[in-house]
Amino acid sequence: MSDITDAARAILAFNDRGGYTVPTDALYPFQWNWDSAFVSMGFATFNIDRAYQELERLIEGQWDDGMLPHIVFHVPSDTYFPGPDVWNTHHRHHKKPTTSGITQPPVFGMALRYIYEIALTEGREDVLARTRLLFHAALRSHRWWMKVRDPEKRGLVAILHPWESGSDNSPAWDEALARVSTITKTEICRQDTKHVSAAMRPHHADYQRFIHLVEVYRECKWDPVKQWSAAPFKVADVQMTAILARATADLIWIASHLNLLDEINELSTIHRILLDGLRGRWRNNLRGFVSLDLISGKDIQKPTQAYFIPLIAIELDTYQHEAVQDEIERWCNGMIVGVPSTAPFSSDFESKRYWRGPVWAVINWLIVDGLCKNHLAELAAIIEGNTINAIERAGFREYFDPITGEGLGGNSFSWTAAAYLVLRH
Ligand code: 2M8
Repeated sequence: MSDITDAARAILAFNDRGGYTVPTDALYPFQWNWDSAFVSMGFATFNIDRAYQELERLIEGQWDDGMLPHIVFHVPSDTYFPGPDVWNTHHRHHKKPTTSGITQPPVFGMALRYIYEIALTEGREDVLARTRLLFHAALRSHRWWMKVRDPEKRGLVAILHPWESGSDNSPAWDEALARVSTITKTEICRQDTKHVSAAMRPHHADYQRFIHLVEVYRECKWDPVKQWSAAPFKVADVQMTAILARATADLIWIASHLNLLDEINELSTIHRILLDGLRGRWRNNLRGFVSLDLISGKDIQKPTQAYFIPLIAIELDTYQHEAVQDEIERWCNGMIVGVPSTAPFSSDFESKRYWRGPVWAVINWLIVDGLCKNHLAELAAIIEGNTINAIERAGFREYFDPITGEGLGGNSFSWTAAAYLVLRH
């Protein structure tokens, strides 16, 4: 085992708060939804029991209606804003711990399959009951997505807050977010800029809008039907839909192993619906998949990494195959490390500002996976190699400047460590 693999494992141990992992110390002091799903896969490369535990701690926060919240506040901390009092979700979730009121990409089902497959190769028949329990939690969350976030039956699931996408200040949300008021009743006490330079974080006006949205939904008492009608921001997101579709395929795989016939049928229907929805979002002229602004009714054409995420779920046709390869190569041209989260030729590109340009190891992990699934192994190997090199050069940082390769944002970052372990596995 290399020293760097050791270092990656040490980061997961350092960020362990008792069966769950914080993304990084201080900047993100709670359990985040998709971070933990990625992290559980990292753990699975060397400790199956700890991998299961990560997901088990996450579902402690699952709501009665099936939603898996984006943050689980297991223990109090004053190093992050907004904390539990701003969310005020207590009446939607009667058990402890308290949680935020929105969700995040459902990588959970992908993670469960990944760790279950490793457990099986290790001959761990004892994980069956744990797998079954987590499978049912995932299934309830997929039902929630379909019912609550695609009520108009487009085959695409919607986000009601940019934080749900995980790509918080992506240029993809600019136009839709500009319609949201900057007026808030809550005082905005940002903590993030105490840990990381403001030049690498969202702007103050972004935070005002993020908090305004929280207030709108809080006033709906987090009732999903009321939120859907009141939402001033509503986007059918291709990245979210692709992750949900892929996680659904992974749950079908698990259900087949567990011989759960009704569940296979139900999930297969969901899978078909989502694939149809995704296929309709391809644009030849842009050489990628685009999200849909449900308030303006317009395509979101901004070139972001989301263009390529559907590859994890669908098989491209011959034309798309070539187009995607050319487009990714174009975005990486001249970069020390690709794939940038915003195309470098776009006027919105900022190489150091969070989701507006920097490279994210977990996004590259998804892109590599999607390229392999679509028989573009050569390009996948290049991106995988670049990601590993960037981490080895700059450390386990939150994100990387694609032009210089510099490590940015938080340090000793859990999902970057997990990405390293999985890509190296
Ligand atoms: C970032 O998002 C949080 C809000 O959820 C924040 O900036 O406060 C995003 O990068 C998100 O994708 C990630 O899950 C989270 C924790 O790493 O940080």
